[in-house]
This record gives sequence, structure tokens and C-alpha cells, in this order.
Amino acid sequence: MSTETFSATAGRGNESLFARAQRVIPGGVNSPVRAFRAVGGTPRFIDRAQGAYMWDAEGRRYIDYIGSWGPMILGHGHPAVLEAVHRAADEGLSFGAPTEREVELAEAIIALVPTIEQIRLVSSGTEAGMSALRLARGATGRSKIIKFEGCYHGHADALLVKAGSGLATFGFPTSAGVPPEVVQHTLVLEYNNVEQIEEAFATHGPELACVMLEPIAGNMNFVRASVPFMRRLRELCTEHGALLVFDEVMTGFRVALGSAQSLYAQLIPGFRPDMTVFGKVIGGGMPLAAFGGTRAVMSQLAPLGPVYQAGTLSGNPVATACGLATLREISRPGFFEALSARTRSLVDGLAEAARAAGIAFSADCQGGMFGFFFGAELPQNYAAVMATDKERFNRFFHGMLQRGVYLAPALYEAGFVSAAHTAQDIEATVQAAREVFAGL
Ligand code: HOZ
Repeated sequence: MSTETFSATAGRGNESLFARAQRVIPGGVNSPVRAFRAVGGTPRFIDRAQGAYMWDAEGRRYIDYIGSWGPMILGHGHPAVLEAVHRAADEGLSFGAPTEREVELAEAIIALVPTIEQIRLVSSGTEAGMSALRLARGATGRSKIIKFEGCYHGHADALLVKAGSGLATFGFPTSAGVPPEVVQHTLVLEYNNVEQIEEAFATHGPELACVMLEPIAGNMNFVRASVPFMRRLRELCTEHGALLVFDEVMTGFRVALGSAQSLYAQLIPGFRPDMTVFGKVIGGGMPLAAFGGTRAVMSQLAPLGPVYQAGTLSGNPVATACGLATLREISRPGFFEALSARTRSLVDGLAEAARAAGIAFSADCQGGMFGFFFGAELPQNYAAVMATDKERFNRFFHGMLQRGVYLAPALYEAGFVSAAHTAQDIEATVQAAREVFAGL
């Protein structure tokens, strides 16, 4: 390979980079939603990011509301995080052996989320979800699982049925390459539908290993599980000996310091999931995820128990340094109050601008996560999300992008505000929205 391969500078525009990418990478991207297929147009190739901003290959600056799909809660290039990463990298990139830092990270997560007694670190949300599922099946000795339409738990076979996010973008109910036998034990129900869960437990209760859900779904935009639905899920799982598994890859340390489960625990006395899957914020922008739960369940994992799971880069020393520094920063007093207020001001500003333009619009947020819909009512499930105005969303997306506001390129994705977003950034975003709404 010549050095030219690495130093090619010709064609640095987004279009030419995309053309070049499509020759060597399927669809030109390493994760489907990035290809802009849902909204059309050319993806922006990002050169660098700082604070609340990203700059593309053509030198254009964007206010970033994706934040790497959630991890960048402090904004890009936070000095304390970068310092921790640089120091860790100097000490060694990977050892494949235990380190004190991974113990510290496990302790930090457990201190912040009391339902976790033990936790295992892995490298991606998909890996964490897949491992949690295997563990739930191994610990209960049962095969069937319940998931909900529009909830995405990574791309492991058994969970890749009627998921949101990229699958919704491309209109696939499930992926090719997943044999029917592999998903025969996966029951897919409607989110927030109490009747359906009652029925499923009445029919399959003794065979159910677990119910897995995003407590606030972030892969069909932003849809909260209702309190009656969550309360009934907990009761049914307890009654039938199934494990309640929270996928907090998106919501973990993002919607509250104690994650979404702390919010439900305030609303439902004694509420707790049996297992939780984390990713995104706990890695602060590096590949790191985790799954944890009660000691009884976690002790079924190898080397203690019969459920196998392993990973060369699990608990990577640079990723754990990044995650620890991030958790330290977000644990500072007042962090979530300030982040929540900023996110709320964005959502209220957008809603007000839409109202002024006479556009049917609804929006919601929690902590540093938000969602909005071109429809008057907040959707409660995937079908209702699908019924919102997609064409209007797409025109809004492009209008905002042209004005330097980078939103998720599909209406099935939640958005993220970071601590680096200023009141001026929010006002500039709302002003851009006013202009775009006026032309919709
Ligand atoms: N699964 C992510 C959306 N919910 C997309 C991740 C990415 O493209 O980086």
C-alpha cells in the first residue's frame, strides 16, 4: 500500500468523499442511518468537533444534536475527558488483563444505579444486549422473550425483529440473514399496550425468560413507557419468574444521573429492573458498554457460572478512563438540572415556533434527550410514530442542516443536548426552526 493511499487530499467535499466511500464501504457508511437514506441527500463527512459543534469536510460548522448518537453528554473535546484519555493511552492501549480502572468504573456505575450489584464491561451496546439476553435465558432456563415493536436492542439475531432505528429507516421489519428458527422464541408486542402483555403472560408465562425494553424508547424517536404499562410489566415478570431487562444504552446516565430506572422508581414504589444494559454515556465516546444486575443473576456468567461471554477489548483501559472521567463530570452537583433546563428550553422553543407557524407538532424531553414529531399528539407506540408526517420531517431536517443545525437524519431517532450547548446555541436553533417552519 502506498503512502498516497493515506494522504489523498483530492476531492475533500462531502459529495466526493461519499462517492469515494461508496466504492469501498457498503452504502458508503459503517452504520446504515448515517447514509441519509431516510431523508435523502449527501451525508456530511465530519472532520472535527469541539464543544457543541462539528465541522464537515467543507469547513461548515453545525450545532450538533446527535452527539455521536448519545455518548457526548459533555460536548466534544471536554478537557478533563481528553486528559484522562491521553494519560491512559500513554500507559498502554490494551492489556487483555484486569486493571484497577475497570473495577473503578464498575464501582462508579453500581454507586449511581442501586439495582446493579454486579456488572460486566463489554465493547458495544449490541454486545451488551446480546449477552444480557443469553444470561437471562441461562439464568432462568427458559427460551422465550418479549420485546416491543420499535425498540432497538442492537443487531443480535434474536433481537432484530421489528426494531426501530435503521430498520425503520429502510422499511425492513427484520433483517435478511436471520433464520426464522432463531426468532421463533421472540414475541414482539406493541409498546405501552397493557392488554397485550397480559395476554402474552397468560399464554406463555412459564416459558418466558425475560422482557426487554427501552424504558424511554430512543429508536422510534422518543417515546416514554407509560407508568401503568411499566407497573404491570414489573408485576407480571415477578409473578411469572421472568426477568425485566432495561435497555438503557440510550437513556443510561443521559435522562438522569440514576438513569431512566430512577425516574420510574420515583413513580412506582419499589420499582426495579432485574438487569440493565448500558452503553454510550458510560464510554464517553469510546467503545464501551455493559450489562449488570443482581448478584444472583450475574453469578451465572463464566467463569463463575455456565453462561459464556468474553471479549478481547472488554474493559479496555483507554475506554474505561474516558467513561470514568465522563461519569465524574456528570456526577457534579447541578449537572442534570442545568442539562435538563437547556434541553427543555430547546423543546419548548421548537414547539412555540411550530405553534406560531400553525404546524401540528409535539415534542418531549428528559434530561439531555429529546424528540419531536410532526403530529399534534405525542405517539405512544411505533405505529403512531409511523403515522406522523415523514415528508415534513425530511424537509425540516434539510432546512435545519442548511442553516447549520445537525439533527438525526431520520425521524426514528431521538436527539441529544450536551452540557456544552449554550443558551445562544438553543436560540440560534429555534431561530433556524422559525425560518424553516415558515416555508414548510
Ligand atoms: N443505532 C444508532 C441509531 N439509534 C446509529 C448509530 C450510528 O450510526 O452511529
